[in-house]
Amino acid sequence: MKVLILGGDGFCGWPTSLHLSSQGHDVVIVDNLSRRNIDNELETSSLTPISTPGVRIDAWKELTGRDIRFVNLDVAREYDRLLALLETERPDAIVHFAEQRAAPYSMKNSKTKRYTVDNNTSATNNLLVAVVESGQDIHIVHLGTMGVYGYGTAGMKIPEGYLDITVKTDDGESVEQSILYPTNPGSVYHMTKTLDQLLFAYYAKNDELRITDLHQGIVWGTNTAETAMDERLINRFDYDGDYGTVLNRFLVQAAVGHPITVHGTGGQTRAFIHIRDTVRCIELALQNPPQRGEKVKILNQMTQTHRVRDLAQLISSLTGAEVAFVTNPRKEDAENDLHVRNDLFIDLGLEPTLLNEGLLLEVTDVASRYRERADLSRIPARSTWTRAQSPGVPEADPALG
Ligand code: NAD
Ligand code: USQ
Repeated sequence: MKVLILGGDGFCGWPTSLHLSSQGHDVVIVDNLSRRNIDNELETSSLTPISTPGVRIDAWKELTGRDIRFVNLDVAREYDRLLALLETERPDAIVHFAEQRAAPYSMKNSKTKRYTVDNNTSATNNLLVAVVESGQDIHIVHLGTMGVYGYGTAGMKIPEGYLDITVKTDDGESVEQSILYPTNPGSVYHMTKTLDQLLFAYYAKNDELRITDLHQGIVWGTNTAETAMDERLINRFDYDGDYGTVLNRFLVQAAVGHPITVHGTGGQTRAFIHIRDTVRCIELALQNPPQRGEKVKILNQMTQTHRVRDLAQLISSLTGAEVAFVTNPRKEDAENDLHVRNDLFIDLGLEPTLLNEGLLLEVTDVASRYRERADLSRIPARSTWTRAQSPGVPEADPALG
C-alpha cells in the first residue's frame, strides 16, 4: 500500500512510519514540525536526542535500503498543497496523527486553547474535504482517544464507539438504535477529538468515505524494533509537565531521582497501550478497512487499565523512587473505575504487550542513558485547568534544591 502518514515525525507517527515501511509499504511522511517548535516555545526537548527528519530518513535508507519521503506541510492551513499532494501521490490510505495532542498544553492559556481547536479541527476537516474533492477512495485511519468517552462508567464496559439504546416512541413502541457513545471530554484537547468524531460520522454518511477511528489509550514505552536499530532512528520521549504522559513520566522521574508526581490521590484509572502495540494496531487497521457506505469503524486501541497510584507504587518498589502526592492541576474525578472493551483488535490478532517489570526497566534504562539531558525544572505539571487548581509541584522541588 502507499500510505501517507500525517504527523509522521511525532511520538506515535515516527515508529508507525518505520514499521509500515519495514512491512513493505510505500510511506510518505507529512508533518509541519509544529511539535518540535512547541518544544522550543516551552524551552524543553525530548529526553532522547531525536534527529532531524532528513537524518532519520537517510539512516533508514542506509540501514534497510527502503525509501521514506518527507513533505513539510501544515494540514490545518495549507489545503491546496494537501489536495495537490493527494492528486500526485494517489495513496491507498492515510493515517492521521497530525494534531496537538497534549491536554495540559491545550489548557495552558487562551492562545493554546484556540490553537488546539483551530489546528485539530481544521486538520481533520481539511483532510476529509481534500479526500472528497480528490474523488479518490482513500481509507482514512485517525488516531482518536479513549478520553472522548470520559473515564466514568455506568457500571458497564465502555463499548467500541457505539452504544446500543432502546428508545420509547410516543406510541409506546420500543425502537432499537446504535448511537455514538455520549462524549464527556476532560480537556480542550480531548474535546477536539469529540468534534473529530462528528466530522467523521458526517463525511462517512454524506460522502461514503471509508474511515477508521482508533480510540487510543495512553501510550507508554519508547522504542520499537525499528527505532531501536540505530540512535539516529531513536523515538521522541516526552517527560515535561505538558507533553510527558503519566507512565513514561514516572519512569523518567525514577531514573533522574525526582519524586514520582502523583496528582491528587492517584485514584484516576486510565487505559494504556505500549508503543509496540500502537504500531501493530495501525497495521491491523490498515489491513481491515470498512466498506464504502459503512458507518465509521471505531476500535478501542488499548490493552490494559491501571490506577495512577498503583503505577507509582509499582515503579517505586522496582526502583526505590520516592512517591509525592502533589496538588492536582487538573479538574478531574479524584477516583474512577474504568472497564473497556477491546475485542475488535483482539479478534484481528493483536497479542497485547502487558505491563511487566522487564519492559518498565527497559524504559528506565533509556531514561537513565539520557538523564543528563533532563531539565528537572520542566518536570512538574504547571498548566492548571481553571484558576481554582494549582500546579503539581512536590513540596521539596528538586529543581529548586
Ligand atoms: P506528537 O505531538 O508527538 O505527534 C503529532 C505530530 O503531528 C507532530 O510531529 C506534529 O508536528 C504534527 N502536527 C501537528 N499538527 C500538524 C499540522 N497541522 N500539520 C502537519 N503536522 C502536524 O503526538 P503523538 O503522541 O505522536 O500523538 C499522535 C496522535 O495520537 C495524536 O492525534 C494524539 O491525539 C493521538 N494519541 C496519542 C496518545 C499518546 O499517549 N501519545 C494517546 C492517544 C492518542
Ligand atoms: N498524572 C499524574 N501525574 C503526572 C501526570 C499525569 O498523576 O505526573 C495523571 C493525570 O492527572 C491524569 C492521568 O495521570 O489523571 C493521565 O494523564 P496523562 O497526561 O498521562 O494523559 P492525558 O492527559 O489523558 O493524555 C494522554 C495523551 C493524549 C491521549 C490520552 C489518552 O497526551 O494525546 O489522547 O493520553 S486517554 O488518557 O485515554 O484519554
